[in-house]
Amino acid sequence: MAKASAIANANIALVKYWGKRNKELMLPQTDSVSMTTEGLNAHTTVEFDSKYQEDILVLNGNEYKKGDEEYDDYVGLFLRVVREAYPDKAGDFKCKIVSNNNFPTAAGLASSAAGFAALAASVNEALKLGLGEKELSMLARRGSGSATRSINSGFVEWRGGEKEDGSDCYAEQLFPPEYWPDFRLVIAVTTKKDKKVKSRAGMSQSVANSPYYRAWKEDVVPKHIEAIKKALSEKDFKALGEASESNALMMHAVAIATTPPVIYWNAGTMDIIHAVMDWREQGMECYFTIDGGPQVKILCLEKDSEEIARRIKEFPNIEDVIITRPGQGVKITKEHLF
Ligand code: 2P0
Repeated sequence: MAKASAIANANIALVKYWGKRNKELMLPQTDSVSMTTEGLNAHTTVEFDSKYQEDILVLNGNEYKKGDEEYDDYVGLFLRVVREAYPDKAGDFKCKIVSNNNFPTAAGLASSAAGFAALAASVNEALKLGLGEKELSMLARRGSGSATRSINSGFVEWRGGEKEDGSDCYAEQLFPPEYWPDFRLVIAVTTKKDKKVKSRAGMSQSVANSPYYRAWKEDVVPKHIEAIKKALSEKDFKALGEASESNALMMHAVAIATTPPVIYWNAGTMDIIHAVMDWREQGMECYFTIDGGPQVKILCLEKDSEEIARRIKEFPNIEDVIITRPGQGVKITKEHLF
């Protein structure tokens, strides 16, 4: 039976991925660094079988097939890559995929990262491809760039590589979750609505015409990668927070300066940005980061996380608050969804 299931956690970038050098192979313009979270996951089951007449995706209870944009641009492309790369294993069989996220989809909580990490691992298991961690991260990348980082646990670096064929482009663990057990991210969910501009389209436009893109690629990211890796190796929370916050602001500056502009922030986002800066001035150790959506993720230590969550809940535009910590990479599970 070619059926398997996997669970993968979302990851939050400390140095962001914003732009591709090869869209087909999903090769990024730069390296990036992230933290795999705990408990913000996608649970996915895939089955390849002759009983299916066509590929079916059921994502959070909604069904998608060939012809639906949501399917064609993501899972459809990914399955084509799998079938082309492993014709002997995938055979002529169609497949059914059921995937559930336990956090808001398409709202800047990197749902595609968890989803494609879980899908790559379940396909690897179901079709017995025999891929190791590195190869799995390369396969997950073909579904969504950021998924390459959700294969690994803890703090992770995605090396963009230089080769045209992408053979030097994959993620590796920098430090396991136990390395920094009191590190926390408090996520302020400012809306659960879908975002208007998907990261894929936004970053493509930024590479094409943001006047700040060259500075982002050549000056900002290399400097922040070095700073973050040094801060992690020294467990220097202040240096880590400062570099992460600066990197997020500069990524959004690049996006905002794109034509047409890519603006992910809403009123709640701004409230929390200012609050974090105020709390820091008052002596609390906290920094923010923001991805391709309006949610604000606050970097802090365990000792302050409950108090930060309590304060965030007092703001009018906040729909939810989630506390997460460094977590596990993708895992195969026997719990099938169908
Ligand atoms: C990141 N983001 O590093 C950055 C920060 C968004 C802002 O990775 O086209 O959904 O599927 O490779 O992975 C979102 O990009 O884009 C992302 P694709 P993806 O987390």
